[in-house]
Amino acid sequence: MKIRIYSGDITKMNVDAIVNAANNALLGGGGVDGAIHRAAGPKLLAECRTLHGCETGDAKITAGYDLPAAHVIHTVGPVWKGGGCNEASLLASCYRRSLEVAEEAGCRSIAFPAISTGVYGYPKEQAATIAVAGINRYFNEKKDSCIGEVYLVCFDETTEKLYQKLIGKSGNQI
Ligand code: AR6
Repeated sequence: MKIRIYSGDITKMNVDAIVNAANNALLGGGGVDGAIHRAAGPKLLAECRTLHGCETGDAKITAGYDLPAAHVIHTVGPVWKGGGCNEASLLASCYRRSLEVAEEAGCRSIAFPAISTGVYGYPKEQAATIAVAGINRYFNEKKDSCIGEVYLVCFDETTEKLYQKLIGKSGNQI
């Protein structure tokens, strides 16, 4: 498995699955959630209505509709409340559950936004560390994974620099 850093808009990515940083209702919102719904079109919201929400730390899959990506994996990150409310394990769970759901759907490539680091206020450095550690742990435990490429998508320079520091400019290989 190769981890790569991608700077730009996740809705343009031609991968098997993009991950949405959604909320518990799964009925759209701002940030990356809004961008994904706008780019995928109204059929995405119609399918999301059939899912009846999602717990924080869990993930659910839909089709990608008008997106280049075949699937959207909707996960719900924790709202940052200072760090004493189980935020770290909930955020790690978002990465693990998204990879499990992608695996079940036979995805070979997946792209993650920096979950919880926008509206939900998670400190970017701690979130980046959890993202990289969580992905590495998943693939160390699942050597026969069908997922060959994981993209960490950055939408700001701070996040890009953090990922570069954690995994190197050219990405890393497990
Ligand atoms: N492509 C890639 N990354 C993006 C894009 C994009 N088009 N747009 C924003 N980001 P956020 P959260 C980055 O706020 O913190 C929504 O209203 C952004 O810069 O989208 O998990 C939901 O409905 C940041 O680094 O998600 C929830 O209510 C990252 O995506 C709530 O926000 C996540 O920022 C979820 O908050």
